[in-house]
Amino acid sequence: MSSSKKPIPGAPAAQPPQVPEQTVPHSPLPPKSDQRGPEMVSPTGVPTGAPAGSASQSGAYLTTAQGLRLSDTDHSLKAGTRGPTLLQDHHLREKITHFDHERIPERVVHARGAGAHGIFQSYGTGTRITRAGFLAKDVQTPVFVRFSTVAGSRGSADTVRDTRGFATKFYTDEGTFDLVGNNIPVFFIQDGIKFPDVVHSVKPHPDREIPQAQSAHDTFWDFVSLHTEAQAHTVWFMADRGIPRSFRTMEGFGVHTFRLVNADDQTSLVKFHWKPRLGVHSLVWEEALMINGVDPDFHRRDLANAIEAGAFPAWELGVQVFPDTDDEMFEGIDLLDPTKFIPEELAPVQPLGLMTLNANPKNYFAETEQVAFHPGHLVPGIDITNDPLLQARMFSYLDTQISRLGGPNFAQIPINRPQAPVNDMLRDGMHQSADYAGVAPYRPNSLDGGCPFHAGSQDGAFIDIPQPVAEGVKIRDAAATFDDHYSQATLFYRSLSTVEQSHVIEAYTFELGKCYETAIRERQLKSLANIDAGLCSGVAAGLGLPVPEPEQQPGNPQPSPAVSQVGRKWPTDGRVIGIVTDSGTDADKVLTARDAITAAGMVPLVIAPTGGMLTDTDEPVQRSYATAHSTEFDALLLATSETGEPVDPRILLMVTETFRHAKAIGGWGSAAAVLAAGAIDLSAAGLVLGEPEDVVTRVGELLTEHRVWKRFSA
Ligand code: HDD
Repeated sequence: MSSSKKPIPGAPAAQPPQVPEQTVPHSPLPPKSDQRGPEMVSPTGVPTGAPAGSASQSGAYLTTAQGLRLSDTDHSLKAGTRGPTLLQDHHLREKITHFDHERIPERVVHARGAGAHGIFQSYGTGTRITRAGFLAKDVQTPVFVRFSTVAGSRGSADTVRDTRGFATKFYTDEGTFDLVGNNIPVFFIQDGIKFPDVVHSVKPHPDREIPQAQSAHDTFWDFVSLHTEAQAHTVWFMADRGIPRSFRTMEGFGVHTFRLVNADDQTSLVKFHWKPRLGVHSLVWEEALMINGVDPDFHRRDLANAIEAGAFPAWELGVQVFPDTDDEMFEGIDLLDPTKFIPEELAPVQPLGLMTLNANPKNYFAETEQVAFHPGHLVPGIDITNDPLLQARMFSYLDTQISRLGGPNFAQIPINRPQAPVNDMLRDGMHQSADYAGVAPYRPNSLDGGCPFHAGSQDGAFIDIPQPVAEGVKIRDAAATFDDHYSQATLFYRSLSTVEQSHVIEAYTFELGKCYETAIRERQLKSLANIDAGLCSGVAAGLGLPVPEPEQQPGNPQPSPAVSQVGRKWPTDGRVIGIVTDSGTDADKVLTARDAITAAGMVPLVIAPTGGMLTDTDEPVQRSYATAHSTEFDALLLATSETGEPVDPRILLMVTETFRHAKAIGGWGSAAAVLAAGAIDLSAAGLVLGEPEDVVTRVGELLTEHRVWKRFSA
């Protein structure tokens, strides 16, 4: 068989490659410092159990999965250059077979996510209430966090209206602890047996499989309006928390009440909270819609970019602590009902430690996709309660990994490997990769010298807290305290600022407006009447439907200012400020502003008519008018010049959107004229004209409040 290629008649002559392929073998690139896997990041020095030499890329040459070096992976083995492919081509078959099986089932919920590695540093304040070793003073524990949306599939957009998952894996010396929470402190349902129902209702309609990653459709509102315990959660994600600005600006909640036990065997009930150092901030709805088109990976990109730039996001872990009373109630609120939260004004959040995310995954699939969380991954000192939602979760998570990760040995996948020693007597099964020694994976035994041994509490064993079991009969029912479905929805809504309330009204109006069935809209309006008369009439007006009478009059709960996102000031690290330039821009002023933004820990993005260099400088621009979009910035600076020409429509679009989304705008040069061309009143709130350094300082101050809130009411 000849290896020389004959020209094909009529085909264009082959062009030589422009960039010659690297031919000198060299070792694979070492991981970047921010791309180390958990097996390499153990600040406590605890060995992770990753077998030596388990790296999948070793050696410089391309090989088969068996390590056979290959000379050609560009052509299949054929009977002549134009002949049929031969069945004996083992390399072709291995390559294609592996490819055919590259996808695994996506998570049934929370399929779309982004992850990061980090460190949890404990303050030691937790020892009062728990014996958990990772909460003792000054302990550092490696963590992996995965943030997610709930409803959409793996390729769906990031900024849809939805609850967000916030799942944290603590690789502690006593075993792995998973805190599998959300960014909303209450849940849709009270009993895990309803989970398939609520999920089926929010997923795309089974006939046409639309809409993707949306709750704005009939089946969801059909369920929520009939199963009214879902109202308490729904009002939270109709509010701004349903469209976070960034994963870095989300609170996290363990939702359920957990039972902790300290070294003296004293128990308490707690709810876990994550408080973001940057504050809780959201997008506005129009921004969220635009981003879904312009940058569907917005949250994923934001997290990875921030970590790569060294702007490590951080959250403080805290607990609300309640006495472990027989009735498991606090201030009249049932601690076992996951649709209820305890206002922080009644039980302040007590800090336990700080989590900092400081490394991006080096491989999305290996880490973020294969990570397997489970609320049943507990450590000594932390136990569960009888919350019926949590009880069902104890079953569901283990079960789902078996089909998702192909068998019961998913704990051996590097991202899931505990960093505590493992000696589990579990054997065999699909994808078993452990090399077990000994002959007696059973207890008691004499053949392996009795090993493994039972541990006592003094050896750090997990001891189930002896809890009296409620007296009564076997029954499919809920406690009477679970019957109240509205008081906390009212409490939440009334705790919001006026502008946040208007966003809630707009969200319900949009969502219900997308339902086809009038009966469903009317039924949901009845629920809104039970929550708040103003909310109900606002939505009814938008829908063009009559305002129904409430079935029960809303109560008058004490508001909880802590749930509002407006009215406080926050650090501005990592906030993005766009600087719009044109061909006549004063480059010195732009560079002064850019340096001042960087010095303040924020991120400048210089926008110019085209890519390349900023006018008369060798400073690169980051965005052109074609690639820049207002949704990428938290504030905008106008550094344009008086050209005598009409303002470029792309600048006008950016400016008017930025203004409409209540973001600060600063500028000099022709800034006032550009604003006027956008029909923006120069006396409006949040406009800052002046010299660059001063403008950057004042815009930075406006950013501490996230948005120019006054503009919404203007
Ligand atoms: Fe769940 C995934 C959070 C109730 C069943 N859940 C999952 C994830 C988060 C949550 C953050 C994604 C984890 C990851 O990133 O891999 N789930 C919650 C919260 C709940 C909750 C805060 C209530 C307070 N979940 C819940 C119930 C059930 C499930 C009641 C079933 C009875 N959840 C699952 C699941 C998932 C899951 C089907 C899908 C993928 C997975 O577990 O690993 O088992």
